[in-house]
Amino acid sequence: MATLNKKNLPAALDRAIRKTPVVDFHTHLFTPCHGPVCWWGIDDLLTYHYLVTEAFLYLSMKPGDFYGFPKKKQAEIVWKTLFLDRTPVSEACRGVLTCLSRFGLDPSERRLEKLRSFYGKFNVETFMDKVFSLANVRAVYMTNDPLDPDERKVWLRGHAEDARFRRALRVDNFFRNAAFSRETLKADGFPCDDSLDENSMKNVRKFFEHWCGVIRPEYIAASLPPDFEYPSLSNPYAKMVRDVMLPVARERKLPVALMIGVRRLVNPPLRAAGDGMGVANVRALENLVRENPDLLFLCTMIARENQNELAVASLKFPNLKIFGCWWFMNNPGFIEEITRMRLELLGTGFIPQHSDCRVVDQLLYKWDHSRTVISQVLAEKYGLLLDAGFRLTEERIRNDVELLLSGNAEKWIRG
Ligand code: HDL
Ligand code: ZN
Repeated sequence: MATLNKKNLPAALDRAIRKTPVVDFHTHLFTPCHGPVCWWGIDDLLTYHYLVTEAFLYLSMKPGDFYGFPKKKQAEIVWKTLFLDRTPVSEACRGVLTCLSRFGLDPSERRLEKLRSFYGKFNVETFMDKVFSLANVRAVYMTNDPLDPDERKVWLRGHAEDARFRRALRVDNFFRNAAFSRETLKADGFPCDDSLDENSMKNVRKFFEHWCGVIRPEYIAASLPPDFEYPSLSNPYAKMVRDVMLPVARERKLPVALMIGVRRLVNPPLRAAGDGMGVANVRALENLVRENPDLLFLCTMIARENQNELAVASLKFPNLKIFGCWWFMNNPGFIEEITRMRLELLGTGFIPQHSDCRVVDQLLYKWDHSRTVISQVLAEKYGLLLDAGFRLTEERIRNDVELLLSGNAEKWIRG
């Protein structure tokens, strides 16, 4: 295999990055048979909550009025506000342009109806096949939530398997829709109340154990607020982790994925677009990981201020791996900064990115944009190895890229 040099390294690395398929550790995508929760096409793309929240920088209407419109009308408002009246320079706007150009459409097209006619040629199955192939994504992990009214129906009626869509059980919605959660658990035969006393937590655990049998997840996940403390007798999320996630993970030999730092609904009328963030306490995570050396934890944090401490924690605990540039971190500037820091501290011992896609089209841009930045940072690091006289081959860098884009995730989730 040819030895690489500063001249041929960029092309070899770009080949490796583009040709290596991705296993996407965390998304909100669903199989076509999930029906209404399977989002695809230009109108779902334009009503992505990142774009809605950006449009409200300029809109004078109330969020409730916006959400009262049909989805097409919402998409037309976002289109005019962010793509016609202004330059679509934000990462979420640029993402839409990347999707258009990856489909061979004109990203400068101003006629939304013309774009809609392109998408109208597909059905969800053919569209999904095209996106997975263009994006070079082998599989995605869903966010499977037995407390989501729409998703529950799909699991209860049964649905076709699709090897591209892997399962992950999500538990924190229990706190977000408290009234619906209590009703649902009662209806499913696991009554619980707001006290979160021992009996309630036992039924919450039994509820999620039951749904593990239905969903058969490969890991169990929760997002946690920035004030998450562990151990704690009062913090409800600490109870959910201690009394539900850890026992279920232990019993079913599942990794535990924690996404820490989100502050839900800081502006409630914005709904999914209304969540904020905060700096979390990495020591709470260290306590949790230290106390459970037999379990594997995978963690991502929302705040830039947490990234270095989280990476160092991952160096100190073999059962803590870090993943992704989550949510407000998922922008080229932060991806570059975080990936460089992680490579310098952890080598290839981390999962550099997950997409968090909600609309299947987004696989095209989120992975296109991230592959570009990861490649740039790797080129910088490999260049320094060449400066030190290290012999680098295309096979070696292909192995590294395979670890980063799929191998680490597969090894840490599937063993
Ligand atoms: O809690 C989560 O899984 C977050 O990723 C939220 O779903 C958030 O709305 C999101 O899509 N972030 O990218
Ligand atoms: Zn998510």
